[in-house]
Amino acid sequence: MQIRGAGKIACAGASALCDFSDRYEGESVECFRDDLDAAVKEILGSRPTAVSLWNGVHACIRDIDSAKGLEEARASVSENAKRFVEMSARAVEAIGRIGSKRIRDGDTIMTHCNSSAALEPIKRAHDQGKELKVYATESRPWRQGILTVNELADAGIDVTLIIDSSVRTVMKKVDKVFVGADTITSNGTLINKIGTSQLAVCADEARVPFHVCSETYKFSPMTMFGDLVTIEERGCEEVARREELRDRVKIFNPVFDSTPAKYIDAIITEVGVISPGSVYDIMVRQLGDGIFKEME
Ligand code: RI2
Repeated sequence: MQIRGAGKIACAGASALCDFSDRYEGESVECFRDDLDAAVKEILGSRPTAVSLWNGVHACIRDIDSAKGLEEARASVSENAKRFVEMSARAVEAIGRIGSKRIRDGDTIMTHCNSSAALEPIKRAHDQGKELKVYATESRPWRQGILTVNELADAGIDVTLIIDSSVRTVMKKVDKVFVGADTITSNGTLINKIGTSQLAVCADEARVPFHVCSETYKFSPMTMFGDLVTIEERGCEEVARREELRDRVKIFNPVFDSTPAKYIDAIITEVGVISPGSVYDIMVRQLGDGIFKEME
């Protein structure tokens, strides 16, 4: 939880593998493969929901089996990791450029949690001279909304912090919703910070367009083959102090929720603005036919 945002988490995973390879002191490629495997499992176990971490880590290790010796294996992990981190930064930049065109002068925008991809179009639109207002949810229990409001305030944007339960009330003042993504499934369902689906349902009710800003490496290949997304649950101490509660009280603290495709007007990616129905085709195009053999 020191690193917030599915994209940054993926880059941190890739950078950790880059460090691991650069500092590896073992003597054979076989040992390297085994130790790398253990490192990969540890990294992936840290946050189970965001597929960006899985995709980032697998981008780093994809050439490991064909490497001829230890040095080639180490270099491939290190270079792939650096490529992934650079690609991730370029993707957010492109999402900002593309997404800013969906924002008009005078728009009021609502966002949730803290998403680099969702904030980039807003900051870009502001830089283009568009006058904007932003409502950002607090995003209990970790209150990542505080990061968002400070980031937007530092950029000179008119921003207001709201509590999560005021979303439906405030939606009446809003023209557009921009949120990020932790994972997008093959049928276009969005998995994002708990409370995102509340924004989506309220936006639908108020006829406010709902935009998801997502790098395509947040699309989940596993979901093409029927896998369900694991929703991380975190400890009760994040929600309330034990001494505040009677012994019989239980706490349920899911970190993410699921927003069906029917509530999503557009997904803004680095390859353009797409509908949730296009996610499957984009994954097939990017991963190639080999993915079907790999997943069998
Ligand atoms: P970027 C965050 O969750 C939020 O759910 C946010 O919408 C999403 O990651 C994407 O953020 P967490 O993974 O990658 O920090 O756009 O728990 O920064």
